[in-house]
Amino acid sequence: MASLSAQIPLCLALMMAACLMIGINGSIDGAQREFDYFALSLQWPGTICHKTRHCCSSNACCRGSNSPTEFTIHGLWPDYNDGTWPSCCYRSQFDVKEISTLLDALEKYWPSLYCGKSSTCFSGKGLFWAHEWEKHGTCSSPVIQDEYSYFITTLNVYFKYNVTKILNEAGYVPSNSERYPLGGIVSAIENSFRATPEVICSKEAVEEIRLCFFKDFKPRNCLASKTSCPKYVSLPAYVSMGREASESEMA
Ligand code: U2P
Repeated sequence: MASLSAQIPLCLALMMAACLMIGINGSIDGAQREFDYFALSLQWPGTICHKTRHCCSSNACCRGSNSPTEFTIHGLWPDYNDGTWPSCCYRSQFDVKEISTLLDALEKYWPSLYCGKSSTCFSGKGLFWAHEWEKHGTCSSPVIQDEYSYFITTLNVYFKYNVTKILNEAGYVPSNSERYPLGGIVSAIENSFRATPEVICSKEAVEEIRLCFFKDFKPRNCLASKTSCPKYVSLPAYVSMGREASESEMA
């Protein structure tokens, strides 16, 4: 049996090894710690499509009369209460075959509003959906454990809370001339959703609205952050691109 004096250095060495494995973010094996809550981030095509300068087949802003006129999904994001978030939590290459039954819904409600390919965590550039799954979906464990569940869960939450309808019913309709009080938009969502959303603006135009959820998908307040919006904001209506612009790259 080893003497007590021989066991002390061995214990110290084991403790040091354990400390190295736990790492600075307090997680085992360098993995990122479990998230605190979800944010469903929704984008407003009226604002984003105004910035489109050239068209391509992957950009839903280029669908003319079929372009989206309601908030579409940006992503379901696992977040931390301190305002940071985990990303790219494990290697899982996006496989479109796993979500083949959801493609029609995803094209309609979760389209890309840009032409450029999105960066993925480990495989360079790919579809917008690949980016969202690899960056955020892989960090949604233990609530969401696979690619299909990530997309179907996000669609279901999106369908449950129709932000476009909530705003329209409160009188906040798309317009290229009106300005609305930011507080009114937030209150309209609070009255229906029973929690405070986050609103992101591009200059004065609403670009994103985020709804936040506990891990069981009950609504919770988003973090009170410095808003990027002024007191009065616009909700631009979708304007179809000029024919030359849309035809140039589509061809
Ligand atoms: O806000 C700019 C970009 O930062 C990422 N983001 C933001 C807030 C948050 O809670 N989580 C998060 O990931 C988003 O990056 P993306 O998913 O587009 O790569 C957001 O666009």
